[in-house]
Amino acid sequence: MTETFILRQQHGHIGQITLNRPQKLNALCLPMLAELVAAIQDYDATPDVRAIVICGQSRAFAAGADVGTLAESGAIALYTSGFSEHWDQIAACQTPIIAAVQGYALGGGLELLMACDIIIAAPDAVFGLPETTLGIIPGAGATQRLTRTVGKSLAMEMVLAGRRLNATEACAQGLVSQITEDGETVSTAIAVAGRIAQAGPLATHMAKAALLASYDMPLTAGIKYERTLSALVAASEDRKAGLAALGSRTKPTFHGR
Ligand code: CO8
Repeated sequence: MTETFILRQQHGHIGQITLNRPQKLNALCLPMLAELVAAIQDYDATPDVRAIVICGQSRAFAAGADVGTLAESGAIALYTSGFSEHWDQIAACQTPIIAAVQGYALGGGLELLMACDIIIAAPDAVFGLPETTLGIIPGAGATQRLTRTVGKSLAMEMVLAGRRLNATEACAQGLVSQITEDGETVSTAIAVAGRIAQAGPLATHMAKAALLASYDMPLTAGIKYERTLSALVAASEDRKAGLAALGSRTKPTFHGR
């Protein structure tokens, strides 16, 4: 696929994707979403890539779904084009995704962030869900993921009353894991990705799966699931390599098996 709306760069074990429609504040149109999903799936299928970083530019991570696309598509066309399924496909990625947010992350842009695993923000990041002001509602996961992240009351205020969060508020509410100095957001995300890439890749995949299961499962079932994945990882060569390296005070080499 020719990539027009995204840029890709691989640094060692890290795959970086830059949303590249700055003149429209990275509004997510259908071809852009298709390119983004294809790139993520491609990185996810590449064993050498152990973490993915997604970023935008200084003015915006993404200012939402493309309102032109929404306006010109009827309900059936939106449904049959699988428009909102792109976010599910991103959330289904096994490789950890770190989002670096500068500027606006609105509507579908915030929903994209919430399909990622770690969100790192610049001091000027702005998070909001303006859908109801447009006479629509969030349709790519926000009503579910935001409530689980920031709680019912704040999620209601954001969705129903259009409240926007700045970086400090988003961090205090657990939406964001850290705020960087201005201009250091992408490099910080890459540094976090680098630390993930040093860990055992199989362990990383299983840990991500177990953590995400806490969204969906009752506690007892989730703990059982964690135990199953833990037993699976305990049978891996990576575990042997990790424990042996600890004993010999050397750096482990992991192969993801
Ligand atoms: N879609 C399309 N174009 C956009 C969008 C967008 N969401 N956001 C910004 N743009 C474009 C503007 O039209 C403008 O283009 P042009 O220069 O050609 O006129 C360019 O980006 C720059 O924008 P502004 O001039 O408006 O920049 P400002 O700094 O004045 O304002 C804002 C920045 C506040 C971010 C403003 O652009 C804005 O309010 N944008 C719309 C934000 C919005 O409402 N987002 C939610 C969209 S709805 C959504 O995401 C629903 C997801 C549901 C998915 C599932 C559906 C089935």
